[in-house]
Amino acid sequence: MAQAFAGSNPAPRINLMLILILHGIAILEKMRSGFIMRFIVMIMINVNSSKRKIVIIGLHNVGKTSIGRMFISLSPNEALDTEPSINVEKYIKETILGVSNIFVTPGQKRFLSALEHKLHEIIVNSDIIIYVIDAADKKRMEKMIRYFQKVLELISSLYGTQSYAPKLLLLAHKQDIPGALGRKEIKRLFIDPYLSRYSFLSEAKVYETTIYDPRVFIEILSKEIFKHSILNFDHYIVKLHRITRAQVTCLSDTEGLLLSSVGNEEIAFDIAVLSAKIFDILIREKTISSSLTPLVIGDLTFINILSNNLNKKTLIVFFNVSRKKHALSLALVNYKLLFYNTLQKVIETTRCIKTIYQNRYKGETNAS
Ligand SMILES: Nc1nc2c(ncn2[C@@H]2O[C@H](COP(=O)(O)OP(=O)(O)OP(=O)(O)O)[C@@H](O)[C@H]2O)c(=O)[nH]1
Ligand SMILES: [Mg+2]
Repeated sequence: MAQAFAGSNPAPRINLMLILILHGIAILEKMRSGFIMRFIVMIMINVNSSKRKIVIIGLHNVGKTSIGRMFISLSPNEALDTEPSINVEKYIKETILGVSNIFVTPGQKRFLSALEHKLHEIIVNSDIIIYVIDAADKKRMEKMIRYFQKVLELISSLYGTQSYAPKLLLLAHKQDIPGALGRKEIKRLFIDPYLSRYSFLSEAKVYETTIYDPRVFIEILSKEIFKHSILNFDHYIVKLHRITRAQVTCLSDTEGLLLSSVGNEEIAFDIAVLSAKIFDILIREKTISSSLTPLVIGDLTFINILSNNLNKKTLIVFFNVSRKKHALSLALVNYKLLFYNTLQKVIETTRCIKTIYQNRYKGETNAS
């Protein structure tokens, strides 16, 4: 493996409670102005899939490495900082729910024939194969289709019609470039002609992606990689939502994955990503903007953001549920209950969530 990236947060546990009150639009607006507010986050818990193997395949320069990096960093700037790959790269996405090992293959012509022999090994036992298409590169579309056919043949030779064949996702990538082909067109070119030969293709899905809109990557992580929940926090999130009369209530992990939400989903995704970014700042930089006023309550970290411009206020609470390095984040947007009553309800809810999590992961958790 040429490169290995660990999960994006070194993220030590939150031991102390800080309540940080952020007045005005400063941080929220700064963040909104960047890309981070555009992430869509959606995840459900799959405790049966704590380790997932994802393989990203495609021709040279289609954006595979950028996509691998995007899954980890959620940051377009970091994701786009790539060189043509010379080997299979491995990226590790660690969430509170488990680990995804993401293998990215090199696409340059000089590696493709060598890779053909290794591809068996790489895709065997994979849970998801992601085939990346540069949807804006019409000149190479034929080549991309031909390489896709090879991938189909390989999957077919490895798995036949077995139901445990890996899930196949096609990314119609570089959607930011004008004229990029959309989902329908990619399906017409890459899937429809081969459906009769490869029955597993009927399960394949096409996502439109661009590095400049990170939400789709989180959507993929959520809907395709960690889906199906047997740990369900919805009851507590719905209850908190009702009591606080918030516009949006959501629970996510500090990697940005949305575990449960009520209210406008777009806002929930944005807030989940915002939470991940704030957590990252808390952990990595330690020093935060002087406009933050720290407050301390118990063993929770609170951040209250008042956004004058948008006339929205957001309360975000970080809390540990285990010894693992990731924490959870509970957020309320435009809650109507008084601030201190809201805090009390939030604290009660975090206790319930901790209990559910700890009951499921006995032994791994910090029985605090
Ligand atoms: N406009 C645009 N450019 C992108 C996007 N994603 C990646 N790129 C650019 O496309 C080029 C190739 O990206 P890589 O991720 O290195 O491509 P790759 O598929 O890994 O290429 P190989 O390693 O050679 O197989 C780089 O210049 C990226 O900055 C995107 O969503 N939009
Ligand atoms: Mg690459």
